[in-house]
Amino acid sequence: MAKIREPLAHDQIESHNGKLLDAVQQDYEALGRTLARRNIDIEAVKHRVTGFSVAIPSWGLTTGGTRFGRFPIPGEPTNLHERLTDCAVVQQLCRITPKVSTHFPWDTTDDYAALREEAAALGLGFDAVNSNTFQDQPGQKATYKFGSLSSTDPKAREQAVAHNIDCIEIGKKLGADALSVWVGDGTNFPGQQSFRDSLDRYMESARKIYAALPDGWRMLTEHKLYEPAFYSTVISDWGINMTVANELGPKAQCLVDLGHHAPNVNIEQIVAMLNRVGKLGGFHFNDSKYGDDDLDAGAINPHRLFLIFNELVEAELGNPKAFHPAYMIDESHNLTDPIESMLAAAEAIAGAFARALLVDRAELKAARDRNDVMVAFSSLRRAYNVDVSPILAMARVEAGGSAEPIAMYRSSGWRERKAKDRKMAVVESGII
Ligand SMILES: [Mn+2]
Repeated sequence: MAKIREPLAHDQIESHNGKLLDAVQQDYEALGRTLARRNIDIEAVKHRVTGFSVAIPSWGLTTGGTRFGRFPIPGEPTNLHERLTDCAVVQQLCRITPKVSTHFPWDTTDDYAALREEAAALGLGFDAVNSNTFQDQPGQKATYKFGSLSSTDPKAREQAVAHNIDCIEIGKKLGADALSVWVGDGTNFPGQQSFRDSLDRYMESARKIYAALPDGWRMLTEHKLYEPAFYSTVISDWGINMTVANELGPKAQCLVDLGHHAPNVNIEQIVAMLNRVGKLGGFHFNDSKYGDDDLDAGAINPHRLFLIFNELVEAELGNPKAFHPAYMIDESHNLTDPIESMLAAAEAIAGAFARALLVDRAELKAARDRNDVMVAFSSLRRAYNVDVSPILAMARVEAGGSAEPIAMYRSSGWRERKAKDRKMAVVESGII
């Protein structure tokens, strides 16, 4: 295999790590002793963290925005190649984001074989491809104003189906094996559409996409409570999403975006239930305080992220062979450097996973069986309270990454250098 072209100087990372290694080692050993008293092998936990992987979305490397505005930063990527390079920076530092999730038409290029090679040279591969039928593209024949896969206009439905099948074809060239489908279809007024007929039309379209899936591929459908539609959304929640996946067939599974639920919904229970019926397809990680779906994973409610991973670890233990959820970070960064937010999110996600691995499953099960509520609760809380950062740091360093990714990134001067050789992003209206 050809040598990987790393965007940051490897020596710089090594020397930055060099100053921190003693402290990392000492913290790791101290935590190892604490965990050993609980019969937990820290090396085994670190091994699982090293094998963990969460994809980053190509569109998440530029500053996002809200409906009200967007504030680009100097040096942010303005084309696919620059976005890919920034993905490689994230991967080089944190070592758990080796795959990029693409979005079409935003990532359209004329040579996907070359794009795949370009990514491989940066040490990256491709994860699920994402279709886009929530906005009209220049020159397209039918409008999605009143819906795409569920539109009352057969031409809009046909066009949306064809676009999704195009995405599958692109994904095949990129080495992806899943298509993620989110539609903004829905209504703003009571009476605007029949709930039932809308879902029937969606299903008719979705079956045509499903029929085009190659062997070994999955179709991941994503529910969202509201926005852009504000009265009703065709695939609004996990119940409808599960119905869709059940009706489509075994290659269809549900995608859970953490920001796509009503506030305070018990997402960890949804995870357990979707897993029970074999329909847990994957995750879009982010966080949310009110009704958004764009804040950094774990920024608002790290405990919920832990509880979700607790269910994921249980799900995997229950049926390891059938457990292969697609994980992706799905955030929009309005205020921070997107690379820093991706690094922070990767750390929060891997940290929630590591904590979930620390739960004493035997103790938990026994406590549940005898209705010992406090012990059951405490077995989760004890794991959540552990500061797992030494495990994450050690895993990164051993994999060639950085002991302190954000500090290292800042000292590398990457963004300042890119501000000189990349053109400034055009200020435009925000994306959601
Ligand atoms: Mn999403």
